[in-house]
Amino acid sequence: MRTLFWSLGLACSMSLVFPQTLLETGFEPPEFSLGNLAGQSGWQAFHFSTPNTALVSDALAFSGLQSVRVVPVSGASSSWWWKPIGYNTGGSGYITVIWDMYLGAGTIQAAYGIDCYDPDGFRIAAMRVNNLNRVQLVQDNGFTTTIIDTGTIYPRNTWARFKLELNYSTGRFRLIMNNRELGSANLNSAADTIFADADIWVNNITGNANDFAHYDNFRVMASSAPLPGADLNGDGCVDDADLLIVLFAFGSTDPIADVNGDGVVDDADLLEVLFSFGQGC
Ligand SMILES: [Ca+2]
Ligand SMILES: [Ca+2]
Ligand SMILES: [Ca+2]
Repeated sequence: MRTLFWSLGLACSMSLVFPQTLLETGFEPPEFSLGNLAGQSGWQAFHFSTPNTALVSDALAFSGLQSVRVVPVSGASSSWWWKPIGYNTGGSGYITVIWDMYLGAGTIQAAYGIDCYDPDGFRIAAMRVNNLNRVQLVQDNGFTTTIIDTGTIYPRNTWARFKLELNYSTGRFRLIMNNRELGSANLNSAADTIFADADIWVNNITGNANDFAHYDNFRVMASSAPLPGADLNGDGCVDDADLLIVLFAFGSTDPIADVNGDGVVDDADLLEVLFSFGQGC
């Protein structure tokens, strides 16, 4: 298949992306064992007060056997889990955080998302799904936080693939859910050019949430150009693996394979993959 589209790939490689993988994990064995995420494979945790829990779990996974299950604890507020990255962007290019997220419904719900930090603890960019299922951008300027509501409701009890794309050249970031851009905001101008970490974040807003979240296929990529939208598996390269995702989902409504985000997987999505073939590879 790669040979079949080799010439097309060569033509498209004029716009080289040079993606570099800074972090990639599906939380699978043998690297990860069931139990606390913090302490495994360099992952750390910080809790604002009482710790919430993040466990490597086999209760639910987007792919493979395991994912990270975040469960709010009574009386807790915010918790963060991350693996240090420490990549210096030099103030240009892109950092893209990609992950699959499943939020279980509860009668009292927490907010879940991803927070990106610089080494001094300034939040560079962030997103969350709040307790009312609203998908929101979190924009910081110094220590001032602004919540920007995208108007999109995340349907609980489903997997969705999210991307946070930080553009250091323009000082803006975009939030993408299931291949559809939901909004954009400013990077924190007080943050420096080093991308320290992307954190799994829960805010147990009322202190008594009874829902849960799963995170799987967590990636952080650095690139000189935006990762192509047709890179469906999030490895930075549009190749036969992405083509197969569209082919196997053809005719369905699978949001992961719906490249143009119009709700159906059809020849339009196939063409987007073919025309992007070879980008980033
Ligand atoms: Ca997994
Ligand atoms: Ca790919
Ligand atoms: Ca489509």
